[in-house]
Amino acid sequence: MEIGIIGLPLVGKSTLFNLLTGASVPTGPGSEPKVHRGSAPVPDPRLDFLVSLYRPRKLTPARIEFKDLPGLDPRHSEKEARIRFLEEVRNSDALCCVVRAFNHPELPPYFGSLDPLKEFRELLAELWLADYSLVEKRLERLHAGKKKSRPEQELERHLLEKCQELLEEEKFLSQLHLTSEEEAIFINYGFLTVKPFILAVNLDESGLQGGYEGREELRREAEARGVQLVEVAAQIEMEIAALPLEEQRLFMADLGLKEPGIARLAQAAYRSLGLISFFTVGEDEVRAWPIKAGTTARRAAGKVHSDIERGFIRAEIFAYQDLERLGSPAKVREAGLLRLEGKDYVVQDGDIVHFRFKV
Ligand SMILES: Nc1nc2c(ncn2[C@@H]2O[C@H](COP(=O)(O)OP(=O)(O)O)[C@@H](O)[C@H]2O)c(=O)[nH]1
Ligand SMILES: [Mg+2]
Repeated sequence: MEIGIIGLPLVGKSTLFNLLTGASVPTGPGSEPKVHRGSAPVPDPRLDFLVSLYRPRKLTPARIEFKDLPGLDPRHSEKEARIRFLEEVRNSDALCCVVRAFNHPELPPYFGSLDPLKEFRELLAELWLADYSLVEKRLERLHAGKKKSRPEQELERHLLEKCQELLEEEKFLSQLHLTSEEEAIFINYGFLTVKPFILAVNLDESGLQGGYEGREELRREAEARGVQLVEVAAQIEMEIAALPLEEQRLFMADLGLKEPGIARLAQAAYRSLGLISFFTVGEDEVRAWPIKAGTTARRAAGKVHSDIERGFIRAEIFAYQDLERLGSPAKVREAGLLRLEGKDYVVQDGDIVHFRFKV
């Protein structure tokens, strides 16, 4: 599962990628247009509580994979670069679109003046166009071979016409309602406007404090598209991250930041992939495990170790919330809130799990 970071050139994609993953890929004008991959920890305040309780030797947060993509330059990209870009987007499970709301003395904004909303629309238009062309091409092909059309082809044509209609209204294919039969065809196209989407607005200090031009419209547009919007200040957060821990807190308090924007971005990305966390706890390690919502206990056990999945007997489970409320595992047990669950139990976000298994 991979989240592609997309955006116009010089909006702070690589800076954000470095912040998220701890990498140090080149940033700024002239950095080579290359794809960079890396993984990022997903901060979770619940882990802090678990650490204070269990004092483990090791803490392992959940991680997600990011991919820093070369900027899409709608005015200058050659056809080849565009195709490569769209291929990378197609292979991403979710997209994080970065738009620029920061001033920079040496870097003029793409559209002359700062316009994050226009940047957002420009990117959406690229995705839209890719889907629209694909639908059109496929429909043409179906029509060309229309003479002896089989029922599957009829179904496909009907589906594509629905797609086309929706796209013509400038809507996204994520809004389609599909039957399971249609879904089975639809999924093979790899459409782009169905991908989970996060909008990261990269701010400067004045933006953090007083907002920025077009903020309300941008928020409205994001909401209308069902897109999570996260505001981050990449440059400032780079500077903060370089400080000793104690000073980091002071600096953030000065700016009125409760938690780093990057933490919220990682969390939003995690949610956009449909992931939830269960925890394993103990003196050795406190760990968050990412699973898709809907995963059963036996499958979840397989994340920890294939032996545990194979030899699964049962799972002893209590809820993080109960632990936080009652203060200790013993109290949770006393309150009768420790449960035994079988292999088909659907693991919930925040479940603290101990697997029983035989090898
Ligand atoms: N002032 C300011 N500069 C930034 C910010 N984010 C990135 N930059 C600068 O903008 C330039 C482009 O950043 P980069 O991450 O390479 O953008 P990319 O082309 O989208 O990957 C670099 O010189 C960064 O130092 C920010 O939030 N504020
Ligand atoms: Mg870059």
